[in-house]
Amino acid sequence: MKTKPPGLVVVSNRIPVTCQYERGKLRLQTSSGGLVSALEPLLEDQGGVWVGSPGGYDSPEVHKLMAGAAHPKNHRYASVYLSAEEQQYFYQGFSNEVLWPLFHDLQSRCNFDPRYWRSYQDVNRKFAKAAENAAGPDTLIWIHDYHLMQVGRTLRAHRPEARLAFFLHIPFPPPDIFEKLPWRREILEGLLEHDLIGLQTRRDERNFVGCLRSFVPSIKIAGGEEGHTVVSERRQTYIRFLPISIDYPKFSEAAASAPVQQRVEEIRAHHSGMQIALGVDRMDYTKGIPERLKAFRSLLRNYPQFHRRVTLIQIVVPSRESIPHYQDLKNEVERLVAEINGEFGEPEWIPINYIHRSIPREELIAVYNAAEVALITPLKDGMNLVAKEYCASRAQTDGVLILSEFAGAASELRNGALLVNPYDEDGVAAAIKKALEMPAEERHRRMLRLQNQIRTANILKWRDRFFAAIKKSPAAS
Ligand code: ADQ
Repeated sequence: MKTKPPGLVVVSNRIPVTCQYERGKLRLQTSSGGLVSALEPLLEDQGGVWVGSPGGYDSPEVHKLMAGAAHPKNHRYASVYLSAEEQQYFYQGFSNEVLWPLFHDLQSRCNFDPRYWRSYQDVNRKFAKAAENAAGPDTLIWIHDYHLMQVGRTLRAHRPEARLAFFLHIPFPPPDIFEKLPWRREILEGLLEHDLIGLQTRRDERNFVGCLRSFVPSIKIAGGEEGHTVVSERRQTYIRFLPISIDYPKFSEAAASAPVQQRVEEIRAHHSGMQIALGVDRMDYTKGIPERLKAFRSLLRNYPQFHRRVTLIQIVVPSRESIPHYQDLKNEVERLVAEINGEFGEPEWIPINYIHRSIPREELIAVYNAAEVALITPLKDGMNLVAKEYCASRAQTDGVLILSEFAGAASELRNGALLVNPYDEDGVAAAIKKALEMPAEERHRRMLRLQNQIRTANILKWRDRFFAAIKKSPAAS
């Protein structure tokens, strides 16, 4: 019997399960990261097929493990298997040594190796084929993020009438940075094969439209406040900023639950007499972890009254460990933690409590709940879900969010957060001081504002706005 085609096919580089070696044995683990955190509740609710790579290399062992993998209740995974060379050139290379640094304004970290580009196109064709196999004629195919910006090109060539949408989770750079990319025109034209392109912030929309104007002169662009419509030779594309969010009740309800509250008390008892500042990040140079540690060192240098009175809990989830820049970063972070603890630590006080691993969701929520201050200071970030998760987990409507003005989240959360420039060590130190000394009434007022904002603009709202934008796209009319 033929099964009914799904209404939705989501395509992303990774699915939420990862094949990984653990003590010499290949096992399935859950993957973490912003994209998975955002899409999982959506697919749970909506159903469909999730196309992506389960990690590991294309081998009989990985196929066997995936064949036996349990699928979620309401949707199923369709795996795309990548060879070792594809992982190296497409994933580590083009995706993470070209697009990732360039789109985060860090061009000096780019390596524009032409072999990377060829592999990127080949692998994007592979993903397109898997998506095509999973979709029926009326299925909405929703492609995610910078790894897959050429998938739409192949899909469109094979299925001119397909319904195609794209969402970029990372920032879109301005024209004077994007122009460094040798394949800038191919990337833009590939994106224009979609009916809808969603971006995180108004600034990203403006940058993207600016790049189209500069590098694809043959198109016509109309619009403004309510998004832009681009008319190219073959089609029309609607472009709209749609800030991503979190499953608010999942965090707020877990935060109020008895086991989490019990854990909060244990963490607080361990730090009795002290305030807790918290950083939670993937190990990535865009997250500004060394800069934050230096700002914390400035706090301890400039304001000795906080010695023995504050601890920074810095949780870092390992990420992209096979890329040399990431290994250097880990070494730098660990050196700084050791130096600062060595300079200021005392027998009964360790200034920085450093945790380098993924931790379970409930434990993360307990730590969010125990920390009086969250330090979210990326050098550049598409959105940053940790900022929103922290606020949603503050069961007592208290706590101060210190947020980089270069995180996408700053545009929605500027009214409640203390905004900082992450490059300004002394400025961040002064903001931490302000947060630690903030009167209870102001903390409450600010947190209430943040919670109201995030509760209203939650992940389901994001989904609804996305689907409403698809209806508005020219192809749907
Ligand atoms: P990321 O760069 O991965 O996401 P972010 O949005 O902060 O960044 O999401 C990180 C996720 O990982 C959060 O859900 C967090 O709870 C989880 N996490 C972090 N550290 C963890 C740890 N030690 N243990 C367990 N879980 C941990 C990309 C973009 C972002 C964008 C998202 C979604 O770079 O800008 O917000 O996609 O669009």
